[in-house]
Amino acid sequence: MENASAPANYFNLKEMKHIVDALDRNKKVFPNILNCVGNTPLVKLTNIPKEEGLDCDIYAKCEFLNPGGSVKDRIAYRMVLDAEERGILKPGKSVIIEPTSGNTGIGLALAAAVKGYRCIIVLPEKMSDEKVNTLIALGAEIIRTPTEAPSESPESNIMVAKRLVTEIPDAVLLDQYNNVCNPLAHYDTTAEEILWSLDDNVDMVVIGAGTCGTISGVAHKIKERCPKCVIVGVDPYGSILAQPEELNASDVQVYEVEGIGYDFLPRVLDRTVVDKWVKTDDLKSLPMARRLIKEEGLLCGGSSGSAMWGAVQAAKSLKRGQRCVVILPDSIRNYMTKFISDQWLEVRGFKSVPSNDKLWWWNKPLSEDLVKVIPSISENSSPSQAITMLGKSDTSILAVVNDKGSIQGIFTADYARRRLANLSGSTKEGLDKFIIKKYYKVNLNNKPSFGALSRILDISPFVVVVRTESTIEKPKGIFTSENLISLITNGNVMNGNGVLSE
Ligand code: P1T
Repeated sequence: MENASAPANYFNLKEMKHIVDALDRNKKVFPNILNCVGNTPLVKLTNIPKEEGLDCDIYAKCEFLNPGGSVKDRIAYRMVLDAEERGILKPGKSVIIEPTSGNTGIGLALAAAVKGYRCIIVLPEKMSDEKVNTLIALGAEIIRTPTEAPSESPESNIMVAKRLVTEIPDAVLLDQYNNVCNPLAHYDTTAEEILWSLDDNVDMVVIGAGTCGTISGVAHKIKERCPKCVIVGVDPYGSILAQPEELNASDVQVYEVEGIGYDFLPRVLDRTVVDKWVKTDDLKSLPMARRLIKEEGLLCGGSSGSAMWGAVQAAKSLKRGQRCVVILPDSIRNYMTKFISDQWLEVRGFKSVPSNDKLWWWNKPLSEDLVKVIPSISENSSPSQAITMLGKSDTSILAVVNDKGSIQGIFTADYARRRLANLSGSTKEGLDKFIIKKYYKVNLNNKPSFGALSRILDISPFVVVVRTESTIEKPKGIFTSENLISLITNGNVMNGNGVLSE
């Protein structure tokens, strides 16, 4: 395995070689798109700071305007240039393999597309299909790994990438978690641009923490030129970056915001240059990202909301005339079917279901007799048994249950086809490989309204209905658009036994 490993004097960024040219602001034409990475605008925010009662000025560094749509284009390009210069990456021969939450992958796939490298990107299931489709369009090959796998487990994206590098000839792991080009790219460009925009006069910079290359690199340069500046890291609950001594990997919980938070400390993190940490969660981050879009016109992603929420907290200590910069790492494009959808936010409790007084049925609760019953299958069955059971049923969905009858997931004809057709699956695998664990579900105990169900049906072909009976989550069936329209037009249900009356 060839590894672009970091030099010994790791954070001596000042002494390192600077290979990316400063952007020529008068250039009319660029040789290729990689030359357009960086030089993103710094935009003063107008509405959110006022609403939040902040006295200082807040500026957004619009990294979502990079060619690949994120701040990570900077490090991807830098790592490729450096590895080429050192003879580690050989054009026309080497294969780039990288574990990523997607944006570094997109930056590398962009460089690979322009320069003609084969590129394999390993990313957790959690990351959006929008990222995956962008990667595929750029010609990258994709491997998905379980989101819940701890970073040191063999199934994690990091360990899978490491294994592939030993198996695939001429494979190169650029390794953003350890490669000094990650912080160096921000030391040389992102921080320089911020200092240039604000004439070396900045009081606070707020940055979301992933690999921590952005925060470490930016902080090192800004502290050299503007020592009074406070560097604030933003880290989601469930990550150990802010308080490594207080948390361990077993505390890690899953959250929706992509790109920030880890269960280990990457080498590119230098905690000595971070003055303050703010913890966030989805409920704070995602509505704030939507506010950045709606109130400031900044078409950014979820971690931008995290950083902005952190900035609103930290900048309360700043006075009139002081300047706070917040970095907005990626773009709306990555999340079009995720937090950009109101329904997606509502199902997860990040937004309330809209009221609708004009529809007589909107607030009425779903009852069990209105649900279309689906068959259950034991989790110990085989995929072939599940397929046979589907064939005998009039639905294309089975509930997969454990010994106690508690729902563990669902088996659908659609996902089984996808595994067999596109994901090199085989019916000889265990049923667990065919189970969908992420699906839309309502619990009858919570008396879900038809309005809420209708909103879910805007983004999903069916809703699974369960009821909790003495701690066991029992599958009761599904509810579909067919059920709903039949109910509201005829006052009748397809099962023939339930009636919904006005
Ligand atoms: O890695 P870091 O410089 O700390 O940037 C954090 C970050 C914030 N927001 C988004 C949307 C991101 O994608 C990232 C980091 N992304 C990766 C580590 C990656 O592999 O794409």
